[in-house]
Amino acid sequence: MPSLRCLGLPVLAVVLAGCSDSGPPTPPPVTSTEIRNFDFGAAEWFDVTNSVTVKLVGGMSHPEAQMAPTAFGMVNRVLGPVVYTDVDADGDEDAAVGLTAEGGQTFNTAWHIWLWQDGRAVQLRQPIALADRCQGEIESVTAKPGAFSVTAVLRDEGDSCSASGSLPVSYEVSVQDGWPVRIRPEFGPVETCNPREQTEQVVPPGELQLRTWPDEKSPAVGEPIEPTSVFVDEVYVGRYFRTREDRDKQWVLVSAPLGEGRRVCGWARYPDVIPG
Ligand SMILES: [Ca+2]
Repeated sequence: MPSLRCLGLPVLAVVLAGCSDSGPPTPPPVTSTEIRNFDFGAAEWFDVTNSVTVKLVGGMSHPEAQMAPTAFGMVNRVLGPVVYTDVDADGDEDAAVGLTAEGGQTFNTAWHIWLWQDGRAVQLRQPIALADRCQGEIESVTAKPGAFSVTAVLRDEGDSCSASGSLPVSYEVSVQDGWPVRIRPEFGPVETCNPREQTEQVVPPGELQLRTWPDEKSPAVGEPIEPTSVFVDEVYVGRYFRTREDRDKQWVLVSAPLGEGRRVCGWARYPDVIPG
C-alpha cells in the first residue's frame, strides 16, 4: 500500500517525483560546487562597459598596475553577492557576479555569468544585466534552479538622470550553446525590447531570422518570420554608413508584432530590416 503522499494527485506528481512503493525517494543528481571556492576578486575580468581586460587584486583593479592599457582612470570592483546555480546543465554550479567601473562622472555595472569549466571559472563576455548612472538600475540578481533571475529598472535613453520614464523588468537567463539567453518570460535576447525605444515602424524587405545576440552564430529566436512591419529604435533609421560593408555588418534590435497583441523580440541583420 503506497503512502498517502505518493498517491497520484497530478499536481503533486512532479513535486514528489521519486516517490514509489518501494524504497526512499531518488536523491537529486550531485552537483559540483567547486566554483564557490573561486575568488572573483582575484581574477582577470573583461570589463564590457569599457571593452578592456582588467586584473583584479583584492576585489578591485589597480589601474597603475595593469600590464595592458586600460580605460583611463577607471577602477573596477567586484559586486556581489555572488549567486550560484548550474545554468548550462553540465552538473557543475556556475556563478553570476557583478563588476562595476567607476571614474570621473562614470559609473557602470555589468553582471556576468561565469561557467565552471575544466576546474576553473570562465567569464561569458556577454552581460546578463547592464546599468549606468543615468540609464537603469539593477535591483537584484538571484539564483533559481537552472537560471539566474534579474530584476531591473530601465530608463529611457535621453532622459535626464532622474527617475522619469522608468520601466521595471524581470527576466530569467540561462546558457544555450555557450550564449546567455533569456528563457523567461519568453525565450529571446537578454536585451529588453522597450516599447518606448522601439517606436519606429519599418517594413523589412523579406524574411527575418531573429537571434539572441547580434551574431549569426548565436541561438535563433524561433523560426524565420515574415512580418508586414517591425519596430526599431529611431536612431537606426536613415543612419549613414561609410561603406556597404559597414552597413551589412550592423545589427538592429527588432520588436516584431505576431498578431493578437503579441510581439517577439530579437536581433536581426540591418540590411534584412531596413532596405537601402
Ligand atoms: Ca554548469
